[in-house]
Amino acid sequence: MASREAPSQQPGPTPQPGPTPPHPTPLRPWRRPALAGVAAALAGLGLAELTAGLFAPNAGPILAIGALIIDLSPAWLKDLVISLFGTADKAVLIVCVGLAAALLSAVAGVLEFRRPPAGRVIAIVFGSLAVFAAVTRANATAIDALPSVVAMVVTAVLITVFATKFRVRPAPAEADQAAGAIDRRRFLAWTGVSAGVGILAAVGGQLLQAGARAADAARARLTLPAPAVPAAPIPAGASVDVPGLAPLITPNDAFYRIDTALRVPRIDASQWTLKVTGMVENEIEIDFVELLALPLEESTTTLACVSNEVGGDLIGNATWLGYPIRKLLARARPTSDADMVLSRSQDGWTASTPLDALTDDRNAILAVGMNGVALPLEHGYPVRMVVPGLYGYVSATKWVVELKLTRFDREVAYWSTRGWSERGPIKLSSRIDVPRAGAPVASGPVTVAGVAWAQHTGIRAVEVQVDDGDWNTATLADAISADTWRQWKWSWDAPAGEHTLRVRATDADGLVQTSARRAVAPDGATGLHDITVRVG
Ligand SMILES: Nc1nc2c(c(=O)[nH]1)N[C@H]1C(S)=C(S)[C@@H](COP(=O)(O)O)O[C@H]1N2
Ligand SMILES: [Mo]
Repeated sequence: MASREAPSQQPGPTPQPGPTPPHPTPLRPWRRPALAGVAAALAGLGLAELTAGLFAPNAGPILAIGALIIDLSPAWLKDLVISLFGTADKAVLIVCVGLAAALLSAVAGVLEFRRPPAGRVIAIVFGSLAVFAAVTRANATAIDALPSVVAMVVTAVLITVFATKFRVRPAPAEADQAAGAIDRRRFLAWTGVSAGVGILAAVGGQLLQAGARAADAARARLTLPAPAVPAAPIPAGASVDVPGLAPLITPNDAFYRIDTALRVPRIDASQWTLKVTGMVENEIEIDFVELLALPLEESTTTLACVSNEVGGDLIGNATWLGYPIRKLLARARPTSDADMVLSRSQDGWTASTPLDALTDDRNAILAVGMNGVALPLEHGYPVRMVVPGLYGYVSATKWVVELKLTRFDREVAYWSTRGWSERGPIKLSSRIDVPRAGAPVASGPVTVAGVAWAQHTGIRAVEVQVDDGDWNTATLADAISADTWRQWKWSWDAPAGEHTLRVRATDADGLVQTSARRAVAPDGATGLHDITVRVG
């Protein structure tokens, strides 16, 4: 490399020939800055791929930008690319995005050396574009922004560091030539290490993402067995059909998600097993093939989170397919002094479920299916628990791998060591969905509608109050079962002005929903949902 460098291009005194090392300043003054830019981007993009592999598979910046380009391309361009490259079209696109990134980072390097902060600005602008591309993809979550943020920050910081450290100063006098050579060695060391770290990180990230993609693909290929006991058909009258009301069955991609997993566990179902251990006469271990071969039952159950505020949306209703936990426990034969099942997920999270709730006749299941498909990865693939009537934090263990029979006075589950109650029956509650809070409403007849739930007890009545008036009885949709939420509606002759609408439910045992406001901690919020509407 040194042999291609000549001193004559630089202004200033011409070095004298002699035994000193060749002059360190480059023949092509853009070469070192361009290299610095590429090295910075390699480190940034490589670490981004590693971040993607760890936390957000398929959300790497190169792939995200590629996907954005596909979305924005006109049909004729897509057709042209496919006719030219066939099934290699995606690979060609990724290579093109990679080459463009290399070119752009070289330009950014040159600009950062010459006109700082222009290089940084380029890194930030394109980094932001990648963030945008990553978070606007279908089903993206906030964590999908992380790889692109890493790429942006690392690239911008390194480009700045390289430019400040290694900017070519006025040509050194002869006496400084040795210093210049050291400078060049340091430059090569810094950029070489950055590029090397970037390449290693990229390889690691790709390996991790390949594992995640394999789990995705295996899930997509899985066909669930037909239920031995299908869910009771959903009565036609179970929906009140009011626009804006939450759908009776929550689609999987709209189902709330709550867990502590920074990285969704991606379990190879063929390696999955569930152990039933602890206070049992007969320890059991079951694998996925054995589980699917058992007579599976379908049931519709509304899941709710203890952190759901009054009127909140951390609640969803799905038809689940699974095997009754009571049947598995019957095979394991719990000892008579066991009163709790501590379920554990693959990533070490735990829930404490009263043994009674798993052995009585409710549909407590080891679920493998959700609304007709294999469990989505983020909802617990391949197997999770669903227990009607209990908040998720004490029952709904996703990615479950162990059921340990024990006692409440011996073991404490994840959230119960963090200030939440050790038992969490779902509280009677109700919500107004229509009209939307704060939405303008025309005076005259207005349909007010929402949902009410008292899992495993059932809803008997729902009433609506306007301002501080009398309670009006709402019309209830038919129930699917006591374990699911129930839709309701009420017809209001709305007078002009600002009004407060309030709802309360009564459960099948006659318990009326309390108006006493309590926070979500330690065992679920209480109080009545109200909304203010402006009638014009
Ligand atoms: N492994 C695991 N399972 C878990 C959790 C968790 O953090 N880790 N959170 C629980 C909580 S608090 C709730 S409310 C439900 C939410 O289930 P969902 O994300 O499928 O809606 O999962 C439960 N199962
Ligand atoms: Mo929860």
